[in-house]
Amino acid sequence: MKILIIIPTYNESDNIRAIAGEIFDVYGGLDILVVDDNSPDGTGGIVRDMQLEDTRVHLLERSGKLGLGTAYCAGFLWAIERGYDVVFEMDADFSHDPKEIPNFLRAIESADVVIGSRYSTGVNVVNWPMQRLLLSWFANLYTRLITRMPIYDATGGFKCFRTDILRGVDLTKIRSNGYAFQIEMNFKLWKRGARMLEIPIIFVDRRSGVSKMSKNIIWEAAWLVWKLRLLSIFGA
Ligand SMILES: Nc1nc2c(ncn2[C@@H]2O[C@H](COP(=O)(O)OP(=O)(O)OP(=O)(O)O)[C@@H](O)[C@H]2O)c(=O)[nH]1
Ligand SMILES: [Mg+2]
Repeated sequence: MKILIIIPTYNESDNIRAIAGEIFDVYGGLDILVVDDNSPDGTGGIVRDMQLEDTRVHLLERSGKLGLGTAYCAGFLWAIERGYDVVFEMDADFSHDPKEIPNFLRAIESADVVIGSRYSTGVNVVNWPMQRLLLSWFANLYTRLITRMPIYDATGGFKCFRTDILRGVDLTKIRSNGYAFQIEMNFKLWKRGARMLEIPIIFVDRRSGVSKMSKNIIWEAAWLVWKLRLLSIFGA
């Protein structure tokens, strides 16, 4: 099985080298693709140095901050072109524990999409301010009620996909970012009949670097779930 972990980065110079090291320590038999949006802090240059030391590291550089959703879609297409069987979504900031990777790989044996879930077994979030936790939890309740998608953590970003199932989605048409991107991908795959599996993970707030959370991200997602509901009613 050819496995790729996609890590989108924007100003992750504090984290990228360490997270890649931890990933390879947990599971050496995979490649990493960093999709960097010309980070002003020089993340791209660090990854180029890493590539000289390790051929499992790959870099896709984009001209500027074009958003998380299109960064992942570019990464998915890169993986499909190169014949990877399984791809991961993972953040650079240590919110997603590399030690979970073997659990995802076990789960993907009998699924098309594996979602690392913060809410399938209560609340597994560490170090988030209560406000942000409540926002995230209610956002997921809202998403579940409106879209009817049976997923407890539809906005999480630690995920694993079979590339075969991604081939069925027009990845050039996805414009959403942030939470909305995660919801939209889940919804499209669920509607296509993908076998979706949630496994519990513990989510830890970013170790260092700067948060990109914003009001836009919330409004984008709040609107998107209604759009998806309408699309599914009218069968578009
Ligand atoms: N290539 C690219 N990566 C991005 C962009 N926005 C965020 N990222 C990366 O996507 C991952 C998730 O973003 P985060 O900023 O951690 O988002 P979050 O977890 O919701 O919020 P915080 O952890 O509080 O910052 C990180 O690795 C970011 O560096 C973007 O526009 N382009
Ligand atoms: Mg984060």
